[in-house]
Amino acid sequence: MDLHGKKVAVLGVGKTGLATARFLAGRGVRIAVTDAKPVSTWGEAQTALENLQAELTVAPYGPEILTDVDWVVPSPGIYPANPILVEAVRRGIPVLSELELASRFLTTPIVAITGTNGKTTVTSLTGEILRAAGKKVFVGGNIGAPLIGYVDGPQEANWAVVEVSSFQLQWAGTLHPRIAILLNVTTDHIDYHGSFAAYREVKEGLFARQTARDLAILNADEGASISLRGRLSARTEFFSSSGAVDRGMFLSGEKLIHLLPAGKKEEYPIAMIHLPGRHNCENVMAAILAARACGCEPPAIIRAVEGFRGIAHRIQYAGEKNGVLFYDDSKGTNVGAVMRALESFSQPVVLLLGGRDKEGDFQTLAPLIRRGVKEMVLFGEAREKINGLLGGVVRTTLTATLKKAVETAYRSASPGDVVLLSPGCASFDEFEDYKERGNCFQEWVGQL
Ligand code: UMA
Repeated sequence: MDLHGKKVAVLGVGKTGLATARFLAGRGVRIAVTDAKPVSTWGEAQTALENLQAELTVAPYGPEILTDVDWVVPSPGIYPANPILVEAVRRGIPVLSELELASRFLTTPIVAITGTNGKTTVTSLTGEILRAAGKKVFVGGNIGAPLIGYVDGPQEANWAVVEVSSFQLQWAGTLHPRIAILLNVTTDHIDYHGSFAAYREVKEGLFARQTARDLAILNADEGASISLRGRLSARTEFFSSSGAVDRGMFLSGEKLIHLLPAGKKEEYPIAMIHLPGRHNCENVMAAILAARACGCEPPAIIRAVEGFRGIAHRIQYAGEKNGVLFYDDSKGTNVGAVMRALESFSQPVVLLLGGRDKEGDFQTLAPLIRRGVKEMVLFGEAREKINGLLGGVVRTTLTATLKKAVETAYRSASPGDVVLLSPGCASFDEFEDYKERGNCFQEWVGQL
């Protein structure tokens, strides 16, 4: 892909937009940049853009930006239905995600991790294992550092371990990972993709260009993987927490068993895992399968898994007050994540659910709530909707804010109970993002 002398429209000036503009500036590209926010609020992004050695124009936030451009690179948070993107497609101007652009210049083999839940845990654990095995690794993508920033540098890692969101896959037509993992697919981001089928199709696209030299790692317990199985060109390995597999790794009693060629096998004790829940066993198995394929040996794997204490705001222990345990799962922004969090506890749970609805299928939570939840406290914009769907299942209270919800939950809980924030919704009605929501939760728990 020859970029020199071309003109590219960069939509959005967040992390992705800035890293993309930096990369393009270094390759003699003329850049037109825009954002839904007025320029006066761009702050440091504006200074960073002004300091680039490039022909750069700030365009209005509309189809005008498309004049004379060769490609459009939207930030992942920009919906495909955005009028600028719709117009670009109508005019036949290629739209590439940052991930797609980066992958065209990437010389490091890539481990790409996608799925509705667990991506961040698996990405970060895979990175830890590779490091423990002495490999140089870049860890990035949706987890934080855009891949294009790595591609812009000397590319010295042995492996790029990349968390891939459906937003980044939306405009990624040639991405070809050496190793690709699909953890699970449950309802999420329907507002963005338009339907569950479209969301799933985008995720499955990660495997479309893999060949027999590549590895696909799939969850044997998931419908999505089963439907993919017959359509893959890549070698496949499966992981399962519910029974034996014919290729890959499975949970058996207190061990994880990895089947190797020629009837050999390796065993790992589950006592090495310090993360709650069966879903985390699955996450660990996925990371081990990827790490083994990258050439890591079991001692380094065990060392890294033993030292791994999880991700902030992902079923994170947040303190204890008079025998009541608090857990912060603010990153649980969809119904599938709430299910996994509920399955992680055997104690009675007071569940905090709410925020901004993402068209979640809340009714599917009813059986788990009936089984393990003693009370629900619904908060934020989605509280009335969720109450309409689940309010009759257990005792339910509604509060406007999360702070009130924390106080209400604590009053209802008894010693030995778990108060779990697993909102199943986005945070944007009340907070900047899920991190701020989780930090506030932890602070308010501390103040009880
Ligand atoms: N913007 C517009 N128009 C829009 C939407 C956004 O102009 O319609 C502008 C915003 O005003 C803002 C900029 O675009 O200035 C932000 O772009 P962005 O929302 O795409 O965010 P980035 O800062 O580029 O961060 C993105 C990912 N964000 C999203 O996918 C929403 C980050 O994932 C990721 O860490 C980062 O790239 C680096 O790869 C966050 C996320 O929430 C964690 N991801 C979703 C999730 O995990 O569920 C997919």
